[in-house]
Amino acid sequence: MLSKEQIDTYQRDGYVKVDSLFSPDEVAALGGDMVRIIEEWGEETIGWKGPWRDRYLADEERQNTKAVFLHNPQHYSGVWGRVIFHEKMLSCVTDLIGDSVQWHHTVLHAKPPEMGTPFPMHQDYPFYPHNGTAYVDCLLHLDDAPIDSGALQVVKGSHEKGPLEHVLGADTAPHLPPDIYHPDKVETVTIPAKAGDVIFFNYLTIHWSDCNRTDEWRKAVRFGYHHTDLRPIGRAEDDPHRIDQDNVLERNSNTIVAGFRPNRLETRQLATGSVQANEPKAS
Ligand SMILES: O=C(O)CCC(=O)C(=O)O
Repeated sequence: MLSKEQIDTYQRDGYVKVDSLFSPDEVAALGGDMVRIIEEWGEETIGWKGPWRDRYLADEERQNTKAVFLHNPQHYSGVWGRVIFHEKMLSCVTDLIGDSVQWHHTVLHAKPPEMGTPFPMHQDYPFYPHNGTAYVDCLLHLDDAPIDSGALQVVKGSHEKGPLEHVLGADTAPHLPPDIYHPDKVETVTIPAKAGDVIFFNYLTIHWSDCNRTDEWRKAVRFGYHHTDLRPIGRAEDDPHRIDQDNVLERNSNTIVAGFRPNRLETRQLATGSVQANEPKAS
């Protein structure tokens, strides 16, 4: 699905945008259900909290931003359940990280009109640390995202730095220290997008986005996928982990969406078919 040039771009820059990966009909179906999910299940907040707000927002704006974040839209809508197997998206994902793919999460980041929240510079790695780099985030745009809607911005090639130390804590979302990593200090590339476009970026790529200052919604949904060989760091696979400062707990989805997850455990007890591993030997 992706050209060699697009794959090279992703490997070199840590991101690649694919235009119109979702058709207008698909966007209409997904967008329609998402509006209903927001209306029936969503909650407006100010967005990520934390000391970074003092450095990214003017005094009068600091506590007045708006956001609707929502994990697991597949809990509410069949269209959002099926989309994790979206053929064209998965074809791009396998081109980027290999043939065996595990879906990790789906999350809505919606910026309402007039002061939709910004996000500070960060990598997604500290939210979901895994033992490898074959982890791709796919940002599907449900609305057009021109520059002043708070389009995604990335630091080209920053995935090569590996995991960076983030400001962590109970009262903040993980973010890079603004003394070093701030849009005033670090050059970033803005990626305006249209509804249906998907930006694929490595979970180590530094990114951020500004306020939505338009009078339209800017809704984007991030899907996280990783190679089946990657395992979470610092916890068992089925342990819930904290995914934001409001202590929302989540488990890995552990759903294989492409290829196969081979058993790498040396302690494997059973196999099916003609092979019986670890069977006691006949004496
Ligand atoms: O949607 C955005 O503008 C940024 C979202 C983000 O930071 C993320 O998906 O990690």
